[in-house]
Amino acid sequence: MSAAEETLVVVKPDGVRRGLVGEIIGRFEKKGFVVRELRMQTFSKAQAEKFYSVHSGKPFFGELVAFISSGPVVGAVLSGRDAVATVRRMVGATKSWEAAAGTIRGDFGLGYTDNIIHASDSAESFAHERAAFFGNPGG
Ligand code: 3AN
Repeated sequence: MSAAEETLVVVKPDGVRRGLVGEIIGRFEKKGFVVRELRMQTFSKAQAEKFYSVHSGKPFFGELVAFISSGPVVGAVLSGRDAVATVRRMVGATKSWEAAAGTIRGDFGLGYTDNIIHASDSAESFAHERAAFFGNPGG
């Protein structure tokens, strides 16, 4: 038995613009994940740089920061069994055109930087990204 785990998903500006928030959060709820926190906001450039600090220095960093701060995003903390890995399987491959049918990226897009949704890739990333998105607990 693996204990419930938490992860963060962020519906990116393209997903929000296209009206996919309900569809995406609904998929996770139907799978059995519980929404623990939910917020819409527009990232400042500084907040986007903090959120994506793991990619700082990579050639696509500027593009990534500009895109994620280009409009409102919706973040949700999801709780459930093996959440980090399971949610990433439901999200699909980074290059949306290669993502398998049945995944969120596979079903709804063809983008790369604009690939609809972000999901934490480890417990460490989740802790960092949750703080960057929602602020520190109690803070
Ligand atoms: P994922 O979102 O699948 O975890 P990461 O963490 O490797 O992918 O990359 C973070 C984000 O950076 C991706 N979602 C994608 O939007 C963007 N990205 C990654 N690599 C590139 C690249 N070579 N060119 C443009 N954007 C990229």
